[in-house]
Amino acid sequence: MEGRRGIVDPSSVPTETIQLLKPDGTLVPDTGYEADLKKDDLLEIYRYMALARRADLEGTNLQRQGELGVYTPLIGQEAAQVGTGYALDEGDWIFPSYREMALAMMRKIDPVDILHLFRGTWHGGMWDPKEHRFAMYSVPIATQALHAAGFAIAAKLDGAKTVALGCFGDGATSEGDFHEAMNFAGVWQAPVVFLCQNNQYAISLPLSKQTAAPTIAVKAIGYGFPGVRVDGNDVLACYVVAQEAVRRAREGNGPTLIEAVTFRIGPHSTADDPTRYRTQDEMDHWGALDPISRFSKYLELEGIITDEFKQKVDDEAKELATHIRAEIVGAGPRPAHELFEFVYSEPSDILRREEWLLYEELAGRDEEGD
Ligand SMILES: Cc1ncc(C[n+]2csc(CCOP(=O)(O)OP(=O)(O)O)c2C)c(N)n1
Repeated sequence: MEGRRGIVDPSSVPTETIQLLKPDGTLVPDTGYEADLKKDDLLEIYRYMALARRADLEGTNLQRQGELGVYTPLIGQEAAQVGTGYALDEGDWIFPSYREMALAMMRKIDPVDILHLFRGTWHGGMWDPKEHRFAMYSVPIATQALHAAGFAIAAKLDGAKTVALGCFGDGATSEGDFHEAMNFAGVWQAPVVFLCQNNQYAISLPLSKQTAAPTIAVKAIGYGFPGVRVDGNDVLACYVVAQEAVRRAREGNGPTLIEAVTFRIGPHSTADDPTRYRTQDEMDHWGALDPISRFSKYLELEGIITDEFKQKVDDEAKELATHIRAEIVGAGPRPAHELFEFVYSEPSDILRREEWLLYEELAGRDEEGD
């Protein structure tokens, strides 16, 4: 078939990933990429990854102890999130799905405010999206790709230099919203970076049943912009790839789709039992590629990290876990009227009536001594 004009052959698509750090923590030679990170940046990246892992563990523990209704762990995906997040400017916006605890923490969102969402204390998480430039968690998959694309188009029309990052998983790429977002972003040359954390499964559905495409990155070509496949467990590779994509977006050269090839070490959510669909061999394979130990080995080999620094981060992580636990365990409901605030800037008549009915009901209960 080779040589026949007009045929695009899936088998010609490159499937290797961009990698800067080998699993043993040594550098890959001649990648053509160099991370412009100073010692303090490298240590900060390590710190974010370690703190996110500890906060995440606390989320899982609290759910197992009945303090949260459900929780969606990110363990294993720290490099994809922290590497990408580190390439953004403070004013750029992030549109997360429901597994972006590390990115949220980089935006100074208290993990407690995310866990309240999983406790059911509050419907969309308890942070101010404008203050943190971090939108609400999104449970309907792929919808946030549209929000990111729409936001980026608006930023472009406003003449702002803001970049939007839309985060989703491999499963989300089968949704219509994903394709609509990619298409519209391409047509408008929108300043958006799409980050697909390909963690191999959409709940129990493996990637091989999700798509027949050779990679997810290649899908970008169909919409007229570049796709990049990166080792999602290599934080330096994730950083340089995201940095290039963010620069392209900011300079007016349109979107990029990043496929960060990684693995979800934990369950899809605490309601899931991954032993039903994953083998121990698979777990062992990916366990050996753990993003934090790989980066830690690199920092040790380069003499960048000391035991003292590691201990300091460890102590901070313990304090964070204690703080999360203290805020979540036994946290009561929020005041009922909050259900009606923040819905519309001008509440509709129906909403006002519903609010009035709720107050009536609550007052009735009080009178009955409930
Ligand atoms: C529109 C929509 N359809 C179905 C679901 C049910 N659902 C929840 S998570 C999930 C799989 C998502 O997998 P992926 O996009 O790979 O993200 P991951 O959970 O692996 O991070 C599905 C189908 C949903 N939340 N939203």
